[in-house]
Amino acid sequence: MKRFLSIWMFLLIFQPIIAQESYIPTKENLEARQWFQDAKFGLFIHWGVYSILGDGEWVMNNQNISIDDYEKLPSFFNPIDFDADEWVKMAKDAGMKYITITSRHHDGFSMFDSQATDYTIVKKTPYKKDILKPLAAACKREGIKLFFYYSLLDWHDDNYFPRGRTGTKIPGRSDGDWEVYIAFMKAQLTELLTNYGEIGGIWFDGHWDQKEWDGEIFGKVKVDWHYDEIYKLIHDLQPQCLIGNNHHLAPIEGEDFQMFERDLPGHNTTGWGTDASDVGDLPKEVCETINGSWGFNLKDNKHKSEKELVQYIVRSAGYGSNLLLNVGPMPNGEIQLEHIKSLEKVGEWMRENGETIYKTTGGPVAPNDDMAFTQRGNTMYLHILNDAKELFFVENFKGKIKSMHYYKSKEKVNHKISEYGMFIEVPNNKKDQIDTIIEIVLK
Ligand code: JFZ
Repeated sequence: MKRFLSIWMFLLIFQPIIAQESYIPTKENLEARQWFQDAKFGLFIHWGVYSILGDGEWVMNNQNISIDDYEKLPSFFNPIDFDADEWVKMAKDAGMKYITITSRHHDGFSMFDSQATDYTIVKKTPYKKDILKPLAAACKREGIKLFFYYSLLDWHDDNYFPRGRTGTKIPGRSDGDWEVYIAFMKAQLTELLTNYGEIGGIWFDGHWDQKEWDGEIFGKVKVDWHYDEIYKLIHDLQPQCLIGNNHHLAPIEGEDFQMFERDLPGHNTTGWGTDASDVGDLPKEVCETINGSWGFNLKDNKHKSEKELVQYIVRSAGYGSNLLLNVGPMPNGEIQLEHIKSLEKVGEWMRENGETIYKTTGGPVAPNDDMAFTQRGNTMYLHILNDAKELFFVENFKGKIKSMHYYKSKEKVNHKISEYGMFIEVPNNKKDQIDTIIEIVLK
C-alpha cells in the first residue's frame, strides 16, 4: 500500500507528459524521416489576419487588443494578390524542398475551411477562400512537401482554459472547458489531414504557454495536452506525417523530428531554447527568420544578407539539421521584394553548391566560428566560413585522406596532418566571401 501511494505521489509531483504510447514509426514514416533529413532546406510562412497590422504575429498579445476589436481584422483581410504557384515557385527556385505554413496561429484564426469553428478565412473574410487548398495543389504539382504549423495555444477561444501565461491582458477572455478545446483541436487536425492530400508534417507550437512561472523559472505544465491521443490520431490518419513540437524539450514519444527555434542544436542561444542535454537522435530542423520577424512586420528592415542566410544553411547542415527559413507575406498576399531577392540569391548559391548540402549528414567535427563540415559517404565538405583568416586548424581530425581540393576550382589544398589535428592553409586569393568549400575524399 505504501509503495502504491508513493507511486501516486511521484506521478502527482512530476506529472509526466503522456505521450503516444510505445510508438513504433511505420515504414512510410521512417522513409519520410529520411526524406526530411536529406531535404535540408524549407520555407516557413507566417501568414494570418495579424499581417494586416504589420506588427508581427504576436500583435494581439503585444498590443493587448481585445477579442472584439481583433475580430474586426478578418473583415479587412482580402489578399487579392495571393498566388500559391508564385510562392511555391519562389521556394523551389531558392532550393527549398518543403513549405511549412501557419494553418492557425496563437490568435486562433483558421486560415483554412474548418467546420469546427466559424472563426475562419472562409466564413469571416471578404476573400472567402481557403488558402491551404491552392497551396497544397501547387506544392503537389511542383513536388514540394507541405507541412502545417498548428498552434496549441489560443488567445481567442475561451475553451483554451486554464489560460496560459501569455495573452492574460487581452480583454474579453472568459473561462471555458479544456476537454472541449482538445476535441476542437482533434477535429481541426482531422480536417487538415483529410482535406489536403498527403501532408509532410504537423509543426506544433505553444506547449510552453502552459508552464507555470514562479517569477524565476518555468515549472510544471498546468494541463494535459493529450499528446498520446493527438499524435496517435495524426499517425493513424497519415502514418508518414512527421510530428514536431516546438516545446524546446527532449523529444516526446510519438514525435518524428526535433526543432530548434532560432538556435543551432546544442547552443541554447536564447536561454529559453533546447538544452544541449535534450538534443535527441531524431531528424533536426532549425528555424530562423529572414529579417527579425515571423509575421509581416512593416518596420523590420533587418533583412539578413545572402552571406548570413547561406552560412546559416551551412551551419545547420553541419549539425545534420535542416533550415526552415521564414518569410511573413504581406496582407495583400505578396512576399516583400527584399525577401524575394534574397531567396533568389540563396537559390543561385544552392544550384552551384547544393551537392555539398543536400543528402549530407553533419561532419565529424561540430561547426564553429570558422567552419562547418558536411559529409556524404566517403566525401566530406569542409565549409570555410571565416574569410578573415588564412590558417585553419581542425582539432582531432581523423580519417585518411585520398584527395583534398577546392570544390569550385578543383585546385589542391595545402594541408598538414599532425597527431593533434589538421592544419589547412586557405590563402586570400583562393577564398570565397561567403563559403570556401573544400572537398575531402577519404580512403
Ligand atoms: C513561437 C511562436 O510564439 C512565434 O510566434 C513563432 O511562431 C515561432 C516560430 O514560434 O515562438 C516562441 C516559442 C517559445 C516561446 C515564445 C515564442 N516561449 O517559450 O516563451
